[in-house]
Amino acid sequence: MSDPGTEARGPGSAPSRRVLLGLGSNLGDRVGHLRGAIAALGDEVVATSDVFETAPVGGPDQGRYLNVVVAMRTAVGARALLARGQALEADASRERTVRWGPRTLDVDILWIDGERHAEPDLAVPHPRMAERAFVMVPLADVAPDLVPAGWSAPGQEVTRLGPLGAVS
Ligand code: A4P
Ligand code: MG
Repeated sequence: MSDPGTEARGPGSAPSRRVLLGLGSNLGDRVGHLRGAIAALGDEVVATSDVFETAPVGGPDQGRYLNVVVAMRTAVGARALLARGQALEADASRERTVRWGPRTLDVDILWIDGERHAEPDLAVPHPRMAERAFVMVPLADVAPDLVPAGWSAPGQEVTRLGPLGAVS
């Protein structure tokens, strides 16, 4: 069986383009889950935002999240990226119990340059990103062109902790 995370790159294959992923964790070893996922994404990662500790948005009572946004350059297709994100979530032993509930790892495709998808299981740009400080603030670190000038979300608590390598 072929790995959904890799695709042939011969002549005529899709060119690489910029992809932004949002990663969040609010259960267990939060930093470890983020580090493990980014390491597994490999050398297509071109930039990682600082780590932000964020108040949970939506869902039941739950702990604070750590959030980062990762910029990649990749030729991997959107569906294969979704599968790759879900495999990373599975690797982090995520159990889907409650929508918007606590999770060891959540991987969302936020943006793919030049692509739009509007299916229930694949919506890109991510339909809720523009109202969420836990997405837009780290996004500004790695893709400021995607954050409208003057963007703010009053009342949403987001604290910059620093680079992933320096956060314990
Ligand atoms: N799906 C559709 N589009 C996408 C996409 N662009 N990227 C589908 C990834 N998945 C996408 O996701 C549910 C379905 O969304 C999947 O089947 C996938 O095919 P899920 O990860 O199983 O469930 P979820 O994450 O609980 O739901 P959802 O709707 O994705 O929630 P969000 O919008 O991801 O929000 N608060 C803070 N502070 N920080 C957070 O990171 N995250 C959430 C989750 C809520 N509150 C948070 C945070
Ligand atoms: Mg999700």
